[in-house]
Amino acid sequence: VRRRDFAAAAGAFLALAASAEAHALLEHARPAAGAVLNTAPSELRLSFSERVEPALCSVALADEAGHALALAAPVATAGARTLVARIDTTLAPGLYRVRWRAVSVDTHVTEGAFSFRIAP
Ligand SMILES: [Cu+2]
Repeated sequence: VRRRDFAAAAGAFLALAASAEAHALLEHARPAAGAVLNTAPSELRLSFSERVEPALCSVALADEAGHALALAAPVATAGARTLVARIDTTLAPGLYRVRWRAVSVDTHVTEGAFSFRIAP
């Protein structure tokens, strides 16, 4: 009986782990994390492992000094797995930091940040 209880508990744990994997994780981005670009990007494109709810997601861009830069509200594409945020200004050479917060269709929240550089 004790062994069976353990198996049931292990099964419940595995089910929990599987649902945790349904969070929207950032799979790739353009510009990519750590990229050094020769031309300023006109948009940020974040691709996730799960479908996201664009109205509940946020993407922010800041320069090296931490000043926020104007971005359009992110829109979803690619079967709602990709968020695209248009950059409303021409970015000068320098280091930029992207912060994102995504809400997947299962309502789980994930967030992260990465940087890219525009070469002089
Ligand atoms: Cu989830």
